[in-house]
Amino acid sequence: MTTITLVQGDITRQRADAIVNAANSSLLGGGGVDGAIHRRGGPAVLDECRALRASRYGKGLPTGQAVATTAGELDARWVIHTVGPVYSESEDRSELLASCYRESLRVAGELGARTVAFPAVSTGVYRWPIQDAARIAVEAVRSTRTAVEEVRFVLFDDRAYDAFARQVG
Ligand code: AR6
Repeated sequence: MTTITLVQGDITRQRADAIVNAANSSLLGGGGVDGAIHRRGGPAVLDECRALRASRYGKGLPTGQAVATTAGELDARWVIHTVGPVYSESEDRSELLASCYRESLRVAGELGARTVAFPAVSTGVYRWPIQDAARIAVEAVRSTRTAVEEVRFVLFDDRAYDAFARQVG
């Protein structure tokens, strides 16, 4: 059984086996969580991201997929980078958002991570409405068979925390 826990705060201050990054397909950094993770994780994280671009992901990491690097200076063993979909009103991209959680857990399981901290993927720059994103995230985790023991959602503000709390019950 995987336990879901909720924390309000900065994901870069968490101690966990793996911290998930809401990245973009370039894997080369950005704003939001991505910027914060690279700032606190330091150059080792970017070095591995660059190496992944040069080897497996020449065209970028596709939306909905996940890949791990070192966590550098973060209090974690790995950063798992996933690329959420940009929210669209005309197209249902929920499966891609769910895939971010499932694929991150698959990668975490392969690494042997027991605790994994997730941000609310796609709910910042990518504009996904928080209540809907929370429902998709919690359903995706609950329906994934994994050896990960704790999934911790780390929510930046009250609204995001409340949205996840409503889903977890
Ligand atoms: N800890 C926890 N949550 C955070 C933190 C933090 N330090 N900082 C922001 N959030 P976003 P996205 C929340 O924009 O929507 C980047 O430029 C934030 O309030 O980080 O998936 C990437 O390079 C929001 O609820 O990610 C991509 O280009 C959530 O984290 C693009 O943004 C996600 O917001 C990805 O956009």
